[in-house]
Amino acid sequence: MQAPSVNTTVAGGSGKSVTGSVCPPGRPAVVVGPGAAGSSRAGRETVEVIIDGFSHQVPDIDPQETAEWLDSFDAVVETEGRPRAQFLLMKLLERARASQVGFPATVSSPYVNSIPAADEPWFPGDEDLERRIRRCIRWNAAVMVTRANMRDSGIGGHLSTYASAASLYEVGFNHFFRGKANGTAGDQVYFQGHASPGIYARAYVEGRLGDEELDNFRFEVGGRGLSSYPHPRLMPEWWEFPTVSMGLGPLAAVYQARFNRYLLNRQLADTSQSRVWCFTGDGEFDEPETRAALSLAARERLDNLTFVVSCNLQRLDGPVRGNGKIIQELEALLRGCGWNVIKVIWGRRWDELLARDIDGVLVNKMNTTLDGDFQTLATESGAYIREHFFGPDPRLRKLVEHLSDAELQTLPRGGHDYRKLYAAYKAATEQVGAPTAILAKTIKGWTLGPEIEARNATHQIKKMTKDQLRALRQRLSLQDEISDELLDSEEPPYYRPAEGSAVHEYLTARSRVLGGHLPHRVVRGKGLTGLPAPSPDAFAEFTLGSRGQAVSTTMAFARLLRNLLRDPGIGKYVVPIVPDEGRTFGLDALFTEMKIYAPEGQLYTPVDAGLLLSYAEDRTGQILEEGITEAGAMASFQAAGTAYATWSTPMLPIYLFYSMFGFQRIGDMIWQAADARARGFLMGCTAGRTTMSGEGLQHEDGQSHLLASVVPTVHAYDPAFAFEMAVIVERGIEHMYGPEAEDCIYYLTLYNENYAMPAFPVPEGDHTIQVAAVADLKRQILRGIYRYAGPAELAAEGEIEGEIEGELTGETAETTGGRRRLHRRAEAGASDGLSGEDQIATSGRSATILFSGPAWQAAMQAREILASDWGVSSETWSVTSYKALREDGLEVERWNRLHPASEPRTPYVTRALSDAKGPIVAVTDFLKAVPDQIARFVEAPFTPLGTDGFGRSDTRAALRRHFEVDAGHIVVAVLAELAALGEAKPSEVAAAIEKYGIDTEAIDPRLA
Ligand SMILES: Cc1ncc(C[n+]2csc(CCOP(=O)(O)OP(=O)(O)O)c2C)c(N)n1
Ligand SMILES: [Mg+2]
Repeated sequence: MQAPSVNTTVAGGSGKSVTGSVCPPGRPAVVVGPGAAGSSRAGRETVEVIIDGFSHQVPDIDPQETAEWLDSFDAVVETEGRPRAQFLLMKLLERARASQVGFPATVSSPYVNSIPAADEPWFPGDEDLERRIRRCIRWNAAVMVTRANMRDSGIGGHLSTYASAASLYEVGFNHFFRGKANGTAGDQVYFQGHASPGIYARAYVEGRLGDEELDNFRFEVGGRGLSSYPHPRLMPEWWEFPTVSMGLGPLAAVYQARFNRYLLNRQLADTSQSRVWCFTGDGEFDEPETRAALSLAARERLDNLTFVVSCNLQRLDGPVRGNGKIIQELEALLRGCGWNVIKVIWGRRWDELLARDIDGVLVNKMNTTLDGDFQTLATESGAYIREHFFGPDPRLRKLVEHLSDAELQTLPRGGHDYRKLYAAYKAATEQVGAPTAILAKTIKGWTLGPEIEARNATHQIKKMTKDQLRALRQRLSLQDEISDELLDSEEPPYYRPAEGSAVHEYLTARSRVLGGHLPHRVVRGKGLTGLPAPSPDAFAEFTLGSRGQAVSTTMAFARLLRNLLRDPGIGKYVVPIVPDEGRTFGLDALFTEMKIYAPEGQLYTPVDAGLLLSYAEDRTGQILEEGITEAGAMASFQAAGTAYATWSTPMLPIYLFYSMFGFQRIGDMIWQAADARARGFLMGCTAGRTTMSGEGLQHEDGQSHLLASVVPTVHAYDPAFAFEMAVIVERGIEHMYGPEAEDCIYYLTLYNENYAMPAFPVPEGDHTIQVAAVADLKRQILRGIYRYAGPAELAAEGEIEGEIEGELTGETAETTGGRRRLHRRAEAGASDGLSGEDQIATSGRSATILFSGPAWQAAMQAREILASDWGVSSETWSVTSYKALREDGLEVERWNRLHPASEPRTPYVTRALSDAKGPIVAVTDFLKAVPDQIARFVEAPFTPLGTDGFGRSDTRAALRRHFEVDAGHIVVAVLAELAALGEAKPSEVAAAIEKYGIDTEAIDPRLA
């Protein structure tokens, strides 16, 4: 075994010493007192970080000398002040480094427990009984997974994650996790997804689950199964927080703790008694999402948050840091971010060895042994350990000469020492001013036997053999409870201590003290009754349109958001969330009015303080201005969108983001939010592939509607007009919080292109007719399609605005200038030589154009041109949601398939378009696949025009020409469809191509 030649300064995977400054960037990680850097404001709490355990665990060989040093130090602090003392310390550190005296940098401490044995608190539980409980749970977890895989060898499940972390969970369950009895909210626990077998097994021992339920682990389709991992969508009365996509649990947990503070500071819910516990693996820390919010947690002093990291040194394939030390690396990372870190590395039997480690050789050996070697040591005999760990150094060998090989082999790791863990959890819950991470060293697959424990394949082992189970029974001392006969029966048995037994009584008593069992998800109180509906006034102005003023749907929404925030009922429950794009979306006025949430308030004078609309942060601020983190913003969305359950406090998150950085960037988190049964609005602003014009390839979103189509609870809309948007938002709120509330998310795309917003079309007629028509049109908007403009009248003499021709040719209005007369169809026909008998019957030619979002302009231009130039009467329809139309179509299709004897039903879109005339051309600023979603459900020939291909920067007109979605291309597409039907001549299509300057040999934009 090779040990790197470093000493106690091991801080990261490389084994190199850390030579950082005393105060690393960001929040200082060492004890900070008044007057020290970063804490000059009066009234701030001190961040106490435990790092000094080491010095209490090794013997002091000259206490008098130590006392003299400490006295001199105290005297400096007393007489010359803290800054001087700090300076001297830094000088000493410098000198120490120069003299090659290893000293831990402030972000890392030696590889020993942070809490010295002498400081461990009294353990209030019954250790023997709790060990017994753990053994029962361990057994049932292993048997549950094994039985499932005996029934179906491919069903999967995990044995070793829970086996390594059982003690970590049990300390929490027996002593810390508060339940939800008497209407309280309890603690919020994020379990490692792969540890779920142990969580079910505990519920079995408690009596919350029975044999049948355990046997349905991973057999969910019948509806009575236990989900593989924590999925509130599948087990809504059980799991609260979906975790298994690595990294998302830890990220969500940070923002959950943060949102709890938001609710408290805004006095919407008393969250002060709840703690967020997040269990993760050491491998899971590789995920950027796990690390993403660590500094936020420290910056916002989330001492209501505890991470428990099961450091079994392994992930799925092998060691996490074979060549390094993951615990040291994580310690440095977390301390560097400002966390309180408590390492629980060694079990209590090491205390005695450390106390005799006068030369520091044991600590040095601990510091310099690589994780890959620790993993091997976990699988080896006592003799091997004596030889390879203690052996090379005679002083070390001597230290353990009184221990037998068997004793050496079973020297436990801290993560399996219940009392050490209890001490760490207690310290974590008492920590003030910083979040705590407990780094507990464990063995993967602990207790499962030599073929499974610490083996590289351990994560993938799904089944235990009879012999392995027999050995496990022995290890867990369950021979009296589980007979040979039962063990030898076809399926290994579960074991539950009887009601009235000591184990059962103890569990019941503990859960009573802690306020009920976890996990448990419940919706109650205000969470059930929902939110007050906003006043209709909030939406009224949008029915009038913009009265000729050119505005964008984003601007209209910003106004609607302001109306909602001002609403006396719903207003305070609205949570606007932005990842540093508030100004882009025109929300900066809200900063002043609603203020940005900042737990410390605004400690500085904002640069724009003199302006009417200045940047305003406040402890009770309503806006979550997250900074540049879409992932963080989405985690906030989830915390806010599930508060109706977690806090019985319905909240309405409205998350506005750059649409390209939504579904594409954090799609997994949207999926997670849907699993968590979150409710709220996702607003994809600056949407579209041609509408963003100058921003180019990475910014132009042409796909989010396709990506949104895959999330079952997302209702995705692409409104063209402010009134459509208002109708959708009003319904969305009702859908989430009205009388028939559903756990759903609304996704709306908003654009930054300005145009005059039309008014809500209200037909002529008496009041009753109008009311009915308005209701009907609203229904159609919500179902996904309505007729916007009826058949165009043919060929009235007239002129068309110059801008239109500009669009047609890719030129801008400025370059074409003025008004121009467009060629009439007759002229075009003549120039095309279509005369006399050559002409096919062109009378009565019709077409239907579908548009969404800003594509409505090109659609309307095409409608006019088709009428005036080509004798084609077309109508335009606004498609607000292809997703909704497709889902309805699929539903009907399925119903028909399964009910062959019944009268077949017709999809809504089929019915809606049944009297639309002629072929259909659908134009969108998204991929062709978006409109293609309904192609199967319409009877007419269907051509989608969309923006497939990489985006690029140019003017809107040029981009629309490039992507072939401008009016000229729509006209050509309609004529081509008519030609295919025999209603137009190919030469007409060719004439149109030429007339509108379309380059037939241009590269397909999908490939460009
Ligand atoms: C995003 C993502 N990538 C990959 C996986 C597959 N996966 C499941 S568990 C696991 C290893 C977990 O290791 P660790 O976090 O150390 O947990 P342990 O089981 O060791 O406690 C991996 C890679 C996943 N669930 N999610
Ligand atoms: Mg691991």
